[in-house]
Amino acid sequence: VQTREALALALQQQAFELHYQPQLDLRTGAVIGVEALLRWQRPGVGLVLPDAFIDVAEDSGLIEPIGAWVLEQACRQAAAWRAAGWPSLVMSVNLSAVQFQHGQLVETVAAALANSGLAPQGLELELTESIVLQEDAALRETLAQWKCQGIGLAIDDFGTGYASFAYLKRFHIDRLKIDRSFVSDLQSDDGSRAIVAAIIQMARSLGLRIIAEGVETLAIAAQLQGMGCDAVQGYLYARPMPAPELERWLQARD
Ligand code: G
Ligand code: G
Ligand code: MN
Ligand code: NA
Repeated sequence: VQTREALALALQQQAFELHYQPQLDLRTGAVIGVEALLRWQRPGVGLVLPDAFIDVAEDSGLIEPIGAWVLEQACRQAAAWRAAGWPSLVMSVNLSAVQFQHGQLVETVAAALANSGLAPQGLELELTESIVLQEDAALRETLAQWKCQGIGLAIDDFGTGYASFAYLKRFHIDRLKIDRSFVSDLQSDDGSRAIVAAIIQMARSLGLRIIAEGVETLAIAAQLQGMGCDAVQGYLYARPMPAPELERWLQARD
């Protein structure tokens, strides 16, 4: 169990870092963006993944300053990469429901964009279904504001929560990320195949873009393409990597 104190110290000592996983256009192979994934370089322990500390960060309120750091860092990195030869790269940043509860998130996002100089079109925010299910007026206002500024909105882990067609339209969602549990079972499980097919069809009829997460084999990629999926992310293409490594990966593909 990670204590609040250890996380507070990590923040203070700048022990958090972001790794970046590429997202590709399935048809052309072009890199369309990267997802920022939080890691903690814990002294004496090594690299700690978010599943081990996000809950504590949320319960202790530290997710707010940590989340603000993530947004700032991710936007700066995206601005640098867009200026360095990948002008259409979009940075996806994960948000947790708790970050919406304190009323500072709009300002935090605006500050990250302003301080980095990143165009709003270069940022996509990944929301969970639990966030959009809250249905309150403040949330609706927040998402409408981001949408209006040109920030992209995606639903992460789509299909695992209480997916509702209604909120997809109401909140002007741009993109669905098909949860990797369905993607990895695509070949072996008829149920998963039916779910993925239904999600893709629904997305198309609503004019939403789709990305499949957790693509690990060429066979799955080919099957997704046949099903009309636009974009992919997964170990088949690249694991999440520190910035310098991701940059070399991008250069090698150019
Ligand atoms: O590689 P991976 O173990 O990074 O990610 C595990 C989970 O942690 C994912 O569900 C992801 O959404 C979440 N996560 C990763 N980075 C962040 C972050 O910066 N903020 C929040 N709230 N969640 C994150
Ligand atoms: O935010 P989200 O829940 O989508 O987090 C993505 C998670 O999936 C991260 O933990 C990331 O490291 C992980 N991931 C990315 N690609 C793959 C993959 O191909 N296979 C598996 N098993 N995990 C992946
Ligand atoms: Mn995500
Ligand atoms: Na996911």
